[in-house]
Amino acid sequence: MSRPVVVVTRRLPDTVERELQARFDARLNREDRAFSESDLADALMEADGLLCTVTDPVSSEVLGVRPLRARILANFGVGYNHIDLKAAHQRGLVVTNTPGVLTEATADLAMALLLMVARRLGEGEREVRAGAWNGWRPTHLMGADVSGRTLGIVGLGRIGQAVARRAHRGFGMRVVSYTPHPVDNATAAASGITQLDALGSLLSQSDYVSLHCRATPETRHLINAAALDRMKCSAFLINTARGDIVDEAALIVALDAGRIAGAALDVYDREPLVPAGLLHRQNVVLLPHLGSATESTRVAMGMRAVENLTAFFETGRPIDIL
Ligand code: 8YV
Repeated sequence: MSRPVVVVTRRLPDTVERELQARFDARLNREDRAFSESDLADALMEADGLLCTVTDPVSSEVLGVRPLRARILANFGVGYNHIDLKAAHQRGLVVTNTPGVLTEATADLAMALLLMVARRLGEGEREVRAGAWNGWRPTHLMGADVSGRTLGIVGLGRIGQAVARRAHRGFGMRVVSYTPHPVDNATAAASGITQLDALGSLLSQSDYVSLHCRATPETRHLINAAALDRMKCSAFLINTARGDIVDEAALIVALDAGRIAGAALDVYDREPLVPAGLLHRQNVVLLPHLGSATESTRVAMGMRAVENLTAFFETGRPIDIL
């Protein structure tokens, strides 16, 4: 029997690519060139399944191809806002993601961003590398405290809870959260979280606001000018979720006006475009979407996508069906 054809849209860790080749007629992307909409449309017509990721705009137009051969989109990543899920379902496609395996790595990165922006670590590093450090002095690069401060977590899924645990147990932070889907109190208490019923009260009492909600039409620009206005002037915004949750233009205005103290971002609205109004700012930390970028996490994400494909082709029932 011929093996299912699987188009893999990006380079993946070697172990994952080897497994894909062992199980499927895998069409790998050795050059690691990002797929355009027309590449994706071609793939949907040529393959039984696509192993795609955040750089693939799987829009309703792309999904409108005829004749459609593919039956599954196995996304590499937990977030799937680049896929028009409704259009995919309408075309009879099964869509899967890779939850769980990247929780700890992403939570670690959120804490790294929090520490970087609070303690001005990017600024310090740039100064040393530029040969501009002229010695220790009591008033040099004084930052903000982390221990004992309040962290507001927006969205309380696996990653939000993992960040809360780190902040509360490791740094003695007070942790509050807001989510339209509250978790039970015992679960919240286990991570040291006090759940609030309004985003506004989270914004006004937090020293750090960290975003962990999904990107949906409802959360697009959730952090807009009005939300930024509710934050303390001394507070910092951290985003490891998705760029479009923050209105980047409003963020730049708020930073210019000193309405918040700084921001630390791993994700952007139109990646890899980073707004020019952020690039020159010292009180902003900018990372290139590294949330899950550890070797073992990226292997685990790939293997999870491979398992989803395998289960789908063998039983019709993948593990992480959306
Ligand atoms: C991924 C992420 O590396 O899984 C996610 O949703 O944001 C990252 O950790 C990347 O987006 C691939 O999907």
